[in-house]
Amino acid sequence: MRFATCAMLNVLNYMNLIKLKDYNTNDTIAAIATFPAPSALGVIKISGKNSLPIISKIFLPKNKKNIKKAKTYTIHYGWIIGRPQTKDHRPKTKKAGKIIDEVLVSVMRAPGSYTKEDVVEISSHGGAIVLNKILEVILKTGARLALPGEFSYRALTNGRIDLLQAQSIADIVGAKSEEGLGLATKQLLGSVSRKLEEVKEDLKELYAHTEAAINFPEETADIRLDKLRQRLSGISKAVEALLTGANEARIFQEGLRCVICGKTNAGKSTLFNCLLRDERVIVSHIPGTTRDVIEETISIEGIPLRIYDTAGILEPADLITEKALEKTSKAFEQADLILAVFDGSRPFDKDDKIILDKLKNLRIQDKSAGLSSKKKIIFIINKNDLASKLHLKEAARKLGRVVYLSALKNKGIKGLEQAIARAVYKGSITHQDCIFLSQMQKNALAAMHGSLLEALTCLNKHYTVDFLHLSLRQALDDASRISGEIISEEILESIFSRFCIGK
Ligand SMILES: Nc1nc2c(ncn2[C@@H]2O[C@H](COP(=O)(O)OP(=O)(O)OP(=O)(O)O)[C@@H](O)[C@H]2O)c(=O)[nH]1
Ligand SMILES: [Mg+2]
Repeated sequence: MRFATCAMLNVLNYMNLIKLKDYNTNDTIAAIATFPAPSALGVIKISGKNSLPIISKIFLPKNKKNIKKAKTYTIHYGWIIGRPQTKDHRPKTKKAGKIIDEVLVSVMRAPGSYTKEDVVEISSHGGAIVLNKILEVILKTGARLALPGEFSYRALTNGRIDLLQAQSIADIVGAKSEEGLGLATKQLLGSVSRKLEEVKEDLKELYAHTEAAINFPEETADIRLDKLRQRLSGISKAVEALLTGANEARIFQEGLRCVICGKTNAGKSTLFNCLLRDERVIVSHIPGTTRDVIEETISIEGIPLRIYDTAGILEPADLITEKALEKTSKAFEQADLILAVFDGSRPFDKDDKIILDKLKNLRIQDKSAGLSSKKKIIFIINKNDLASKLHLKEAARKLGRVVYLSALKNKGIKGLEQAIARAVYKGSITHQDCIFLSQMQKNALAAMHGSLLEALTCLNKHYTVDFLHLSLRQALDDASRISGEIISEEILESIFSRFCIGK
């Protein structure tokens, strides 16, 4: 029993360390406080002594006043810029600052705020892309990403709320997950958090086995390795499935990367403008009009789409076209979905063949959107307002769905939008499969998977049980970072309640 008590104390010390290390109250912290799905508005919170200096570097107020001197409980209208102000660079115009979004900034000075620190809240347009871009520039300017429940933790330590209030807030917003994401995550997860709980329960039991094996080797000598391996590999597979779900949700969080490609004059830019419902890029009958990759964000049936218009040039003729080709191939490689535009008014030619061969060789990676590769290419036969001269071979049809339209006349666009939505929802991915996790939670899940694989290696290579024990411990720590809870007595309880150690 003496050994077990020592192990218990070690675990407790370790837990305290995690707590102190993780919640450093000297840092200025920031997080997206609303759910980053397509929505009208989104809020990002910054708390800490550098909140005002940080916002002053990334915010261009319409009234041009210094926001650092703003009074408490005031709201300011202006723009968040992507190029923060530095010693050598002070953007005076929206253009010079590379504007990200038009926003309202609320200032709440210490101690009159939720955390009792200087707090700045940015109300921007909703949607993951805008919110993440703003958060990114805040983090670059000196804030740290807030940990789960960290705003509430500060409110608690600074005496703004008491423990009971903290607990009820935790229940409501789910201090288990990243600030703000909590509520939506909780709503959306349901079965996922249950799954994670199951995995954790299993893991705790295995951990208890190894704890027992270390402390009472004689009594546990008969633990069957093959059984242990089987259970561990089951747990690892379950975590892998959760990880896949989290990666699939990426398209709803970051946007589906949708690249328009095709030979020159096929009508790519015309289609791009059509989908945007705007004359965003230049269209002309001169081949090689587009020389750069242009990105815009749209939403189709609730799916955020990052849509790219590319150059149709296939052979580099000079430095510019060489660069254009390079950029196009890069966009091509990173695509989740490809809209391959063909000119239906001209017979199939060698350029069409080059494009088709490229598509055939394309290895669309699973890590991207989780769409099956068949679903990832949509063939667009454009210019169907003219007489049809193109016959797309059967081989091409096998690569993806075919949609006929006229970008010039804006006919058939709805059909294309439906095909895009179908590719997303009816591929291997559905809304239900998605697991909405913050980047931090995703990292923890990936780390957990890594620790489980390590544990399996320990078993397979017959390392001593201490190594296995350590890896399992690590996996449990990673798991508790996903749900945001700090490991408590539950692990110890599980050790002593499931086993009659030292009976
Ligand atoms: N009749 C007809 N013409 C179209 C259609 N779509 C595009 N065009 C015309 O085709 C020409 C080329 O269109 P773009 O959209 O610039 O073609 P692109 O594929 O972007 O060409 P590059 O940028 O040079 O690679 C323009 O004159 C367009 O007006 C269509 O649906 N029907
Ligand atoms: Mg073009």
